[in-house]
Amino acid sequence: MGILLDRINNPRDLKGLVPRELNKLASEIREEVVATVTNSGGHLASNLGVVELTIALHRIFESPRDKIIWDVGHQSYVHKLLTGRKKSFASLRQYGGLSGFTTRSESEHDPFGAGHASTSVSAALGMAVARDLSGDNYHVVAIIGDGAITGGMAFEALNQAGHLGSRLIVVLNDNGMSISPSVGALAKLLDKLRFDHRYYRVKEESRHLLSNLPLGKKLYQLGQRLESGLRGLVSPATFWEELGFTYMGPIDGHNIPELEGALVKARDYLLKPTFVHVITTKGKGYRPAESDAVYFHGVAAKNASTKLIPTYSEVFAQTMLHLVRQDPRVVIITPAMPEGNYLNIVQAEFPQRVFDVGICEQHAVTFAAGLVTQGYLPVVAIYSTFLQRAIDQVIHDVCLQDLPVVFALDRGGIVGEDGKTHQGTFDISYLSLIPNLIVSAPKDENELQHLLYTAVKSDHPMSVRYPRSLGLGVKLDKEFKEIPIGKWEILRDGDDVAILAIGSMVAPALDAARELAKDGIGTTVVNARFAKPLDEELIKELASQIKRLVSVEENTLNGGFGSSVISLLQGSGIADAQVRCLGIPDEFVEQGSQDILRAKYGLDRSGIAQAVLSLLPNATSSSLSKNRNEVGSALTRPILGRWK
Ligand SMILES: Cc1ncc(C[n+]2csc(CCOP(=O)(O)OP(=O)(O)O)c2C)c(N)n1
Repeated sequence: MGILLDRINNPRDLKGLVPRELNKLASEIREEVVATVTNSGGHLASNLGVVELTIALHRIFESPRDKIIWDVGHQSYVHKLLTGRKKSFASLRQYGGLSGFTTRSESEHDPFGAGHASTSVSAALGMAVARDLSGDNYHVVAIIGDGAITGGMAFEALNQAGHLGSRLIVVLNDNGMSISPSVGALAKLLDKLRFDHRYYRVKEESRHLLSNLPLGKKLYQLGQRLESGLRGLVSPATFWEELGFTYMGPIDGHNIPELEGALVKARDYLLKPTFVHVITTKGKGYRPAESDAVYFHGVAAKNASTKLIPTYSEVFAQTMLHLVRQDPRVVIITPAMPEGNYLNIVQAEFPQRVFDVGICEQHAVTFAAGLVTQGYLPVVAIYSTFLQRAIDQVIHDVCLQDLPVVFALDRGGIVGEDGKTHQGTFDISYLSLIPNLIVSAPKDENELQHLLYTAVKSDHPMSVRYPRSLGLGVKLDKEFKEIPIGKWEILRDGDDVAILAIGSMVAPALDAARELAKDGIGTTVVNARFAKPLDEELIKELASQIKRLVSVEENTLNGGFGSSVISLLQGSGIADAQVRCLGIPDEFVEQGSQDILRAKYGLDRSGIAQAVLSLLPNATSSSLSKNRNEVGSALTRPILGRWK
């Protein structure tokens, strides 16, 4: 760790540094961030871009009394280093370590937790209004990127802030990039402000002119009108001012004195909402990240797997390329994640049929619904965690009208190091609630192709959920085939217990069955590829013949696949079967590697085998008996009657 950074234990320690030292500190911070993130993985380029901005914020404001709120929170590593967390910085994103986002429980300097985009202005406005109601006088600053500001919530908040006129500072960290280049009309507006400094000059000159005139009150007001007219003529900054904000900028985000000058002015002189437009370079100071900010937005941990098997996301994109080629009605929508979904391969060949709508999940879903009404077949490519944003759009705009939108749900299940805000552990539950929607998950990457094809043909809304991981390495069929909706697949026969596994849990269920077979335990393994509709006939048959069922899902147990199976059996009158449900208990899943977390919840070979054994009181397995009673997340209940 650098000499200066070593001396900074809290933001107060920054205040005595002179400009030369501040630049040196910025270099030391960059070194620390690059060294740590290339090891732990994480958001590299975004953090390198805000080093000077973070230093300036902590010198001008008094955190934690003043509230500094980072949107998304993925760019808060520098803030963590300066707010007493540098000793644990090496644990970033590890199991039990520092979060990769802002987290209230981690520090008093994180007044608001985040992970999903576009929330900062709403939270900041809530704090500013609370301050005013209680007669307090601290400052509230929200820092939002030009990507995150495309999210509808940010506009809703700006709209209310301008209306209330509360004292609030919104810093726009404008680097021209979301993960990919920022898209949309707002991005164009910001481009104009960034590259056209004419407005700034004209504004300064007109201010100077006015201040030197021997003005009476009337003439002054006329001058004010003249100034705003002039602005309207030459500057898109008027946009922010019409929203009720005082606009300041553009400011060089790597020049600490310039940043501090603007922040002091916003802090001390303006008693209304202020918009400070700061221009930064994503990846600043680390050449590879500056020249490829898209790749370096999020980097993998050093020990990440480099096997040559394609990921599910890659197989999704390849499948979409074929489907777009085959059918001119198929179009793809991504809310700002073309990279994560590998859609660049489709974009390269069909730029007109892939729509990056910005960080706008709600709009993405209803935009898709509109496309369907005119005969198109939209596939919304979205991470499970981000579809949470758009539940009403899925219910009200898509499913209520039974419009065949396909939801390709990437990162379903445990995602790992991004932690609580990003785990995709709710979608089976929140989607299974909705009438008309078909809810599915493939057992491997080959079945992913077939389910996507089925979804496009299904004539109903349908979701296909797949995990954040490499595929299983199975052969990919050249021809796609339709899978009968609601039909499951028996992969292995056995008389003792039937495991009903969905999606990513099929492979470990098969492993568990093989293990149990060594001890003479016969297990039926079912690929329950549809969580809705369920394969009623098969469930009833297994429940009445085998009588012992284990359901396994990488999803919350609350309202999940297992609970649908139990409800079905409760209504069917098969009273003597037992069902043990494996899944995630009623909690948010922390950060850590997928392997660690799956083992924690018994969602691996050993956990599944133990759940099977728990239904066979007299059975033991030589290899598994050690941990037999430690299945943390399983619920067992007879189908009719009380919880055990
Ligand atoms: C609701 C939501 N959708 C998508 C994402 C994924 N995501 C994380 S950071 C990011 C880009 C943010 O861009 P910007 O706000 O400009 O910050 P930068 O990284 O450029 O500094 C996206 C799309 C998210 N975190 N939340």
